[in-house]
Amino acid sequence: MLRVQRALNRAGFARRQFSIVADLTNDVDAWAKGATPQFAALKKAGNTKIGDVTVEMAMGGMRGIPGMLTETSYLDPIEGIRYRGKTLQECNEQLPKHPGSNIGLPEASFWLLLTGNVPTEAQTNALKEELHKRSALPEHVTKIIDALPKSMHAMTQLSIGVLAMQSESKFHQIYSSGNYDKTTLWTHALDDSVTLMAKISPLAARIFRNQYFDGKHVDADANLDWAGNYAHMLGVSDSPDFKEMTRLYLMLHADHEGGNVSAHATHLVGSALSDPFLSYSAGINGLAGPLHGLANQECLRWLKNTKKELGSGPITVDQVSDFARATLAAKKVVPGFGHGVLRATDPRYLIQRDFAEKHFPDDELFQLANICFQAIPPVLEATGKVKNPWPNVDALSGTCMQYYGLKQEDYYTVVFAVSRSIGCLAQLVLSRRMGLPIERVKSVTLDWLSDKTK
Ligand code: FAM
Repeated sequence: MLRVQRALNRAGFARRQFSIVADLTNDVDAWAKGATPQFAALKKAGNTKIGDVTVEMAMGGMRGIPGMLTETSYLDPIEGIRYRGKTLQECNEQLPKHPGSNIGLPEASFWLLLTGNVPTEAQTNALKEELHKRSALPEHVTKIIDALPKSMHAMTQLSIGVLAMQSESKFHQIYSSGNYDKTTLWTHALDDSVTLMAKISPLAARIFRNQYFDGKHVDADANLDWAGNYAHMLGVSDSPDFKEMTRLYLMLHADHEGGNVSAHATHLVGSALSDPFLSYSAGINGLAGPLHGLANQECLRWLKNTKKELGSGPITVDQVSDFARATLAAKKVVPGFGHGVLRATDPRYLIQRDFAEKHFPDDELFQLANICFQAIPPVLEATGKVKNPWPNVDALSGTCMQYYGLKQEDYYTVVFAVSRSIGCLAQLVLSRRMGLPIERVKSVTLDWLSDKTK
């Protein structure tokens, strides 16, 4: 504890003895100290076998290999994700809320993922304030972002912006100075993570307003929480329900274990002691892929296209089934359905569906999404190869956004990336705190595999 305190002092926390980041750092450290005996015992039992690797696993994206340590969340194939043992419903109930809101705050979920503790109202408010304090974008970042062509995909712009913010990295500065203690480097990773979270939402809003509103920006509202303020800066709706939807979206998408592309990319890059800005920029690039985060953009397009093709009258389950079959026949995937690990309907889909039922049951796209829920799983099941025919989170998130006027679907994955910064960065900080080594998977050749099958 003394060593951590000394590092905090060096990092400038002494001047802000009671700063919320120091409080959070202490809470992470307390959790890590509690986990240390278990960690040490597991290291001693290092030769214990925990699984078998088959040729299919080696050739199939390493599916099912228990080969990573991630404490923040655990994904059960049927039940879905739990943040530190809590279901998303429990998180929603237990996490502190913005006045008048019913949604557990995403910034409070950052605290939960990092420490295993639900933060108090006072801690959450102080973290909200700290995020506001750190939210200004460096001038060189705004210059770079404003100079990018509007036609460049918003995810590419976001990745460039996060990378350009690496100039703010204390982790990088301390490491480069050579004057650091390896065991306390993680405190700088945590400090950087708070800075990155603070700046990613104004950066994302700036990209949106540059692309679709001729660079007319909306000033931040310091009275709002992180997600509410992001919704406000997007400037598409004044409705309090749009802020609620954004809080819900950012809380639900925050973390999904360690092996998904964005979390794993962040972890892998961070394992080389690259700082949080370098690491999460890599995670964003992975999230930008159509089989991962881009699926929400693709899904809304698919729904709109289906609606356009099927005309203005009532749409039936049979018509949507035919449309899904045509998509498969064209050798395309049906976006918003299927999952690498889940084997049931994604609980994040169900929570968003409850929200939509409550707030806009008559929306035409929502009604079509409900028809898809009946029509598509049997079509995917009939292929005999799709392991999970049920909807994932992306099947509804775009529908929710468009209802409130966020209709630019090319932008949707950016909202996902703002949210996913929470989980990826929490995982990164804990990896550094636990001193996890550089990741180095053994790759093999076709001949090596063939020899094994003889
Ligand atoms: N539509 C058509 N085919 C599908 C499918 C879908 N929705 N889901 C799976 N398949 C196919 C898959 O392409 C594979 O075919 P081949 O053997 O011909 O390559 C086969 O079924 C077996 O795949 P799987 O084992 O069931 O799934 P994977 O673990 O390989 O892939 C996904 C998982 C998510 C990439 C896949 O289900 C998919 O492409 N879904 C549509 C895109 C999507 O919604 N992605 C978002 C995932 C989301 F949760 C997120 O990351 N945000």
